[in-house]
Amino acid sequence: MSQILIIYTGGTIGMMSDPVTKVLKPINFEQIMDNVPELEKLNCRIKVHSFDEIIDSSNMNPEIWSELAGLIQSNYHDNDGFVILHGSDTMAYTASALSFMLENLGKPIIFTGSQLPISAIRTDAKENLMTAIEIAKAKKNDRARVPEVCIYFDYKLFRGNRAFKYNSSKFEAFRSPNYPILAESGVHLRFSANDIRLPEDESSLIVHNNLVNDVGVLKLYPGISPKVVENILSADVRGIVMETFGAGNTTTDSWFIDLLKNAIDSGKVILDISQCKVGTVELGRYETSKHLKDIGVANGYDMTFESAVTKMMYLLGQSDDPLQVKEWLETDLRGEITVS
Ligand code: ASN
Repeated sequence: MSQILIIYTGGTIGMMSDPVTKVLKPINFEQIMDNVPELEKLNCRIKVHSFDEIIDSSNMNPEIWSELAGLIQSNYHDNDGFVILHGSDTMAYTASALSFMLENLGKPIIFTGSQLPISAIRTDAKENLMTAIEIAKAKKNDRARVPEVCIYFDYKLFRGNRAFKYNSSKFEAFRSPNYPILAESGVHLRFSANDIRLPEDESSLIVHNNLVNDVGVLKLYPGISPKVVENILSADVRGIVMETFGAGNTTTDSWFIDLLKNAIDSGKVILDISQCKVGTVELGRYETSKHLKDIGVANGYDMTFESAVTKMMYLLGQSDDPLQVKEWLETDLRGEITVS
C-alpha cells in the first residue's frame, strides 16, 4: 500500500470565517479532516505533518521553503509521494523554489489548496485534495507517474515552475500557457507521459537549502525615469529580474543601456523575462534587444516571473561567479524554460 505524507502549511483550504470580524483565518488540520471523511476510503496510508504556524501564503518566505525541503528530505525514503496544502496566492513561488531545491527528484510533490474553505458548501477543496492524493500515489511499473514538483488545481496538473496564479476569483486559479498540463482529471485521470520529466539520476535526492534572497526586480514601462532605474540597479542585491516588453525588448536610450552595463560590470546578474505571459524572449530579434545581449544580460526565454525570482535565489546560493550564474540561468535545469 502506498504511503503519502500530507504537509499542511495553511491557505484558504483550511480557513474559517471569524464569527465576529468575518475575516478568513486558518484552522488546524483535525478540523480539515472532519470535513473529508472520504480520506479514509482512499487505498493508501496517509500521514499528516502540520506546520506549527498555519499561514496565509502571503506570509510565505525562503526560511519556510527550507523547512519544507528539509521535511521532504527526512521523510523521502518512507513515503511514495507528498501532498502540500498551501495557499494559492504564492503557491507558484513555493513550487518553483522547491523544484530548484530538490535535485534528482524521483517522487511526486503535489501542491494543492482551494479558492473556498473546505467547510464551505460549494468548496473546490475536496476535489483538489482527493485528486492530488491520487496523483501523488499513482505508479506505473512500480515507478511514480509524475516525479516532479507540481500544482494540482481545478482538474489540471501543472509543472510547478511553469504555472502562475492567474485568477483570484475563479476555481480555475492557475495557468501554464508556455508548457502543456501534465495530467487532467475527468471521468478518467489522464497523464501526458510525453510531457512529464523523469529524473536523470533518481538514486539520490540532493537538497539545496542555501537560497540567497539578494534579488531585485525592475519592471519597465514607457516613461520610466533614470532615477528609478538607477535606484533599483544600485540596490544592495546580486541579481535583478528585469521584466521587459514583448520578446525581451527595452528602450535603446543610452542612459538606460549605460546603467545596465555599469550594473553588470559591477558584478550583478540581470535576467530578462517578458511581461507577456505567453511566448518567449528572443534576444537579438529586434534592435531593441540586441544591445542587451551585447552587454551580457541573461536570456530568460519563456520563464515565469515566479520561476525567475526563485531560480535566481537558488543560483546565487550555488555560485559567487556572475558569469556562472548567467550560464545556469540560461540553461534548462528543471524543465522551467524552453531553450530555443
Ligand atoms: N489568501 C489565500 C492564501 O494564499 C488564498 C487562497 O489560498 N486561495 O493563503
